Amino acid sequence: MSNKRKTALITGITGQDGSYLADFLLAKNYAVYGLERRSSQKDRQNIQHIMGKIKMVSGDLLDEASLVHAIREAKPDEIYNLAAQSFVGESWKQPVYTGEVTGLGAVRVLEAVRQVDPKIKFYQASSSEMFGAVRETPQTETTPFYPRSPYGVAKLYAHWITVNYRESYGLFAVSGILFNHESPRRGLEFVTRKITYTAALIKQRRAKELRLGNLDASRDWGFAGDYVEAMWLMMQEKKPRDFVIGTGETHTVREFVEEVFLYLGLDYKKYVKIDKKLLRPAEVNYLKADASHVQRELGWKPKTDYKALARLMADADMAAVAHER
Ligand code: NAP
Ligand code: G4F
Repeated sequence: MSNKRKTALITGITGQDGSYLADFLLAKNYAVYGLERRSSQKDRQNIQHIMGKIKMVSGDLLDEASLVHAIREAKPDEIYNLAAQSFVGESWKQPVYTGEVTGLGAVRVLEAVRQVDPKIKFYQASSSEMFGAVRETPQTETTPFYPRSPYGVAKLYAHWITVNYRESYGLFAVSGILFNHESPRRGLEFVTRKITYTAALIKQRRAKELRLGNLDASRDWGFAGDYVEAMWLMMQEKKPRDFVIGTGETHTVREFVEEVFLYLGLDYKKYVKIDKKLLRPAEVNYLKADASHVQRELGWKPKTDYKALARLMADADMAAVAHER
C-alpha cells in the first residue's frame, strides 16, 4: 500500500456535512479541496476554523465545465458529492432548479470524473427521502423507493445514475443512503435546528413563540459528525457498494420539541403554534433505518444518541444566542 498523502475534493463543503467531512479528512492527513460557488464566499461560517488548512476551488453543479476545471486542479483520489439544494420544503417551490442541482448535478460530476480520470472514487449523498411513503419498516438497502417530493425524486435520479455509472463504466461510485443527521452547523430552516435555536431565543426572552408545521412526522435523527465517518469508510472498501446509514431509532417532531424545551426548563405547549403554511403538499410520515448492514460490514455505528444530540444542539444554540446579544 502506498503512503502517498491522499487528496479529497468535497462539493458542498460550506454546508453541514461538507464541513464535518473536511474536519474528519484533515485529521486523517488528507489534502482537502472544497468546491465553492462564488456566492457562498459570503457564508463560510461552517469552515471558518479550517480556512488555512483547505484549498477552495470555484465551481457550480450547474456548470459541468467548472467541475472539469476543479477536478483537474485538485487532482483528487476521492470526490464526495455533497452539494445539493437540500431543503425538501423548498423543492416544491423550486422543483426544476432542485432537479437541475440535486439530480443532474450528480451526473455532471460523474461525467467530469470520466473525462478527467475514471480512477477517481466517487461518493454520492443519497437520502432516506427516497423511501418517502415507505414500503416497509425499517428501511434497508433493498427497500423499494417511493419519493414524496421534488427533492426525493431528484435524489433518486442521482442515486440511480451513480449505480448506472458504476455498472456501465466500472467507476468506483458509491451511494450512502443517509437518514436525517443534525448538528449545531445545521441550517436554521431544518426542523431540529429551528427548534433548538428558537427555544434558546425564548429562554433568553428574545422570542415569544415557535411556529411549526406537522408535529407528527417521525425521523431517525443522528449526529452529522458521526455520519461523515461512514462516508469515508464506504470509500475505503475494495468493491463499491451502497449502504443505509442511520440509528435505528425514530422520534416525532413533537418528541424532539418536548425534549429540547424540557432540557431548557420550558413547557413547549406554552410556546409552540401550529402554522398551516408550514405543512407540505405531501409528507414523509415515518422513517426508521435498519443500519445493521453497515455495522456488520464496515463496523460503523453512531456514537451520539438522540437525547445527547438534542442537548448538544440546545447547548450550542444557548451559547450562540447569548453571543449574538
Ligand atoms: P447543506 O448544509 O444544505 O449543504 C448543501 C451544500 O451544497 C452547501 O455547501 C451549498 O453551498 C452547496 N450547493 C448548493 N447548490 C450548489 C450548486 N449549484 N453548486 C455547488 N454547490 C452547491 O446540506 P447537508 O445537510 O450538509 O447535506 C449534504 C448532502 O447530503 C446534501 O446533498 C443533502 O441533500 C444530503 N443529505 C443530507 C441529509 C441530512 O440529514 N443532513 C440526509 C441525507 C442526505 P452554498 O454555501 O453555496 O449554498
Ligand atoms: O428538518 P426537515 O426539513 O428535514 P427533512 O424534510 O426530513 O429532510 C432532511 O432530511 C433528509 C433525509 O431524510 C435529507 F435528505 C434532506 O436534505 C434534509 O436534510 O423536516 C423534518 C420533518 C418533516 O416531516 C417536516 O414536515 O419536520 C417537519 N416539520 C414540522 N414543522 C418541519 C417544520 N420542518 C421544517 N423544516 N420546518 C418546520 O417548521
